[in-house]
Amino acid sequence: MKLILINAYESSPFDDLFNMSALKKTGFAALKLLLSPLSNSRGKAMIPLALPTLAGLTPADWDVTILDEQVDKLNFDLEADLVGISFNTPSALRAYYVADQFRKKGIKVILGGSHASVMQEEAALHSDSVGIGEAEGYWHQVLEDASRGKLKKFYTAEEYPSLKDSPTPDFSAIDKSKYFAIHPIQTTRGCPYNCEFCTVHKLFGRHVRMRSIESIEQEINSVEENFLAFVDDNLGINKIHFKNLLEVVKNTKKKWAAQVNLDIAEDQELLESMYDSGCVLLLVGIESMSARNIEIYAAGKNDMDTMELYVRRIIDAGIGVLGMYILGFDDDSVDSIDILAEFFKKTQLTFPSISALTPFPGSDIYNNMKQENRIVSTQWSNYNFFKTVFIPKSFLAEELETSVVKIGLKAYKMRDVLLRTWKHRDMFPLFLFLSFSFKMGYQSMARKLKKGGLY
Ligand code: B12
Ligand code: SF4
Repeated sequence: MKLILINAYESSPFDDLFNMSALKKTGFAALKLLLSPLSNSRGKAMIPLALPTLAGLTPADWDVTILDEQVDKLNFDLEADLVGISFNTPSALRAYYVADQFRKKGIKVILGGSHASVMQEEAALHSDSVGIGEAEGYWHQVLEDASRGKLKKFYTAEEYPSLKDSPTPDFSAIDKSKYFAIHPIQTTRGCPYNCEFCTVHKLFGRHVRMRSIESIEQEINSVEENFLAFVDDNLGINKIHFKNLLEVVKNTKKKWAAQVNLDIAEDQELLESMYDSGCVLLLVGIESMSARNIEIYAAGKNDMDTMELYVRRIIDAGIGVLGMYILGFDDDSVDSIDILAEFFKKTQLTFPSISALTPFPGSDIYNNMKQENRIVSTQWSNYNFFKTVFIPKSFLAEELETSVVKIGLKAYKMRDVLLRTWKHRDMFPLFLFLSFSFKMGYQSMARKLKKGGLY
């Protein structure tokens, strides 16, 4: 039996922030020579982990092909017994188009991933089946039913699947030369927080489930890449698991990055062990500078002073910080631009990342705004973190978009970039390169806004 797994992907302004190939074209090629293996000339994107995960769950009697629209051009003449398509909200329309093309040829299609899991009926209009939630809970059934020609309309896991015994992802059908030399790995799922603007706790639950340290160790030891990206939503929530993980990574001498909660910086000793184990970059949700916004939308997150202290601590421990900030909450206004610029300066935040509030379907904020008639677009490709898709309280729609770009441009002034990057001398070339990438991304968005709007 033949299975094609596809990552449907529609380009968005987000690409501008990480567009290494644009950077190469503009005369920074020499800088590239200085860089670590992370950004060597191998490809231009990160491997979407859902596809090798599905491949790992697929029995050996299925012949699996993986296609990712970030790096591959699709050929709709391919033959298959089943096509599985993974996608996020901004790529939903593209995914439906791709699904429709295969179905026209009589090929069965199943859709899955974060958008299909919440917009099940919509996804069902373009597919034979919809996978709701984590495939570990139902994928075997899908394949069995597909081989008998008896696919059901919806598949869902009875409960959140345990990750203890789940097979490791299978990357054998992936041409790694098309991607950054980064190995994506997931060690936990779920997040105990319940931020209103996020769907993660809805999709994966608030109880953190963990893979066994043995299987993580096996996976890490089997990959040749010298850089690991932990795609866990909130690595380090379970301290015992985390400390065991640090031991494993330390022994491999690989570098790594992860998304964590800023609270990780409560423990100075832990930060030191993280640095010793090869941690070079942490992605943290700064979310908002407004105490009121935090209280309403991100309960349990830190106040501004604590955030400032924790960001500094991580940076002083030698680890870079990519701080994700969202603009457009009800207590935000154009004044937020200056408050934020001040915060970036004070903390020397390595990579400020600013985006417009995007109420993804399935999140509480989406449901609340829908009730208040504040959602103005359900054109999913607009759900790209830069376009305003709702009626903001203290901004005009265009004002929110220009403010995001203004903050971005302010944050990446050359002098400030050099000052803060110099703090990470061991990662200087790579961090400088990434900062250029961000800078050029915001510049490109500014040009697009001038020409009449973002996509
Ligand atoms: C790592 C990550 C990234 C990385 C890597 C992206 C990549 N190429 O893989 C980066 C930083 C580049 C990134 C970018 C973006 N991301 Co992102 N990302 C994540 C994160 C943290 C983990 C994703 C992951 O690898 N999970 C591990 C795999 C194994 O899990 P999974 O993908 O969910 O797959 C499981 C199930 O969903 C299901 N499944 C998935 N696909 C399919 C398909 C079929 C057929 C079936 C049956 C089942 C199925 O089974 C899988 C196994 O259980 C998630 C948060 C999260 N927990 O989902 C956000 C998340 C997926 N990202 C999100 C978004 C919006 C984006 C962007 C679109 C942002 C933007 N504006 O551009 C971009 C897209 C860029 C891109 N190239 O894809 C949103 C999606 C929300 C939504 N409703 O769509 C999430 C959920 C974050 C959030 N808090 O809202 N992202
Ligand atoms: S935004 Fe981060 S901390 Fe909040 S629920 Fe989502 S994953 Fe958890």
